[in-house]
Amino acid sequence: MVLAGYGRAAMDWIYLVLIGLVVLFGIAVLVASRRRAARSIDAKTRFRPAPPTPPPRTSVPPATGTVVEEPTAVEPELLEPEVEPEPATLRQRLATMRSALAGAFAGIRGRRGIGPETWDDLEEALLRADVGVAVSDELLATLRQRVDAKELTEPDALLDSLAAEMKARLHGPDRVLHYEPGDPTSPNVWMFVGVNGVGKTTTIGKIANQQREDGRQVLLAAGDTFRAAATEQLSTWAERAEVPIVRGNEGGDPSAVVYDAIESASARQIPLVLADTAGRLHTKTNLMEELSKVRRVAEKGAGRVTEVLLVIDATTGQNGLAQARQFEQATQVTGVVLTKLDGSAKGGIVFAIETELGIPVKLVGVGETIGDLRPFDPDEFVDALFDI
Ligand SMILES: Nc1nc2c(ncn2[C@@H]2O[C@H](COP(=O)(O)OP(=O)(O)OP(=O)(O)O)[C@@H](O)[C@H]2O)c(=O)[nH]1
Ligand SMILES: [Mg+2]
Repeated sequence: MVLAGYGRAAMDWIYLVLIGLVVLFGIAVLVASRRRAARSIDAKTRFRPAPPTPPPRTSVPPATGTVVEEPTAVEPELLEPEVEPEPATLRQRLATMRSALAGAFAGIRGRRGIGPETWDDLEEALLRADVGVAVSDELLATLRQRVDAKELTEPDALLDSLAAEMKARLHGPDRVLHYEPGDPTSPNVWMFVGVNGVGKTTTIGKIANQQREDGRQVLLAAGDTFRAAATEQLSTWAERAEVPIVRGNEGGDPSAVVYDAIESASARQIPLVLADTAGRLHTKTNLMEELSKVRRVAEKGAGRVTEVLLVIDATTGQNGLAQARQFEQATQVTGVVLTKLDGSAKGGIVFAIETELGIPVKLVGVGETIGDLRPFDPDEFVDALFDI
């Protein structure tokens, strides 16, 4: 009996263990099947075809509005190369002129007090920067008076005062590009004139781009019919700036091309025409007369000439003054664009142009690419020269 009792108890244990094993086995099977399922989802994800790679940005015609970039799961680092580098500051672009002045300023600062050498150094620096004899004499005369009156006794204070005088001289003129809103069928015309190779065509490209970015429609007039390459060059800028262009034939009448461009802009209600003209020597009377005619004809039809911009190459220095006088007579110049300031030590021509001719410098070119055009800011300009 006792043995039979033990046997039953043992059997009960065995059943219990067996049930336990079955339950454990069941759990194990469940876990294994879950893992398999997870692995298969994983595998599906891994072998899913990769999303199509977006085409490289460079192949997309910019801003036509036809190509939409799909948002892609690209890591942020991959986007980094598309971030545009900071544009160079005016100070960096004026490195040539600044280094031309650096020696003189260091000499002046290195002395104790203000003596005859100080004045020699200052005069030399101003003339080297092409400020011109007249302006330079006036600037120094004012400073001498203040030194004589013991208002200025230290070299640093003298240079600070010179900078302030230079800024004061450039204050006042209206440097805004004139644009008259109103009748959409009467476009504003901005004409670009100047001697050969100063940067007229390049400046038109830069301005066209700026204006379009500012939301204003622009049309280019290829008024340089002197050589075929000139029209091609302006066409390239039109493509870069994404603006239309009206071109004529090589050797054709530039006035006719500008007239047609204005009519075309008027018909399309494009409010601004930028007119290129052939470079010409200011001393050639017949060429200057041709330019006067372009201006007259530009006003005959639908257009209004609201700017005549004389483009002057800053590396030519004082010769720019003689050019300005002749172009002013032929076309009533309203402003100067001073180009190539980035490679010039002679930016002082700004003072001569404004003081002697009374024409405001409105823009400065500081490089060859489309973004290298700035409004002329006298304070920024003078600060850049003195902060050596
Ligand atoms: N470094 C520098 N180069 C410039 C600047 N502006 C124009 N250039 C260069 O100057 C050269 C002449 O420029 P263009 O725009 O063809 O000059 P242009 O006055 O139209 O010349 P023509 O039509 O022959 O009279 C080109 O190589 C330009 O890249 C500037 O601000 N800085
Ligand atoms: Mg040109």
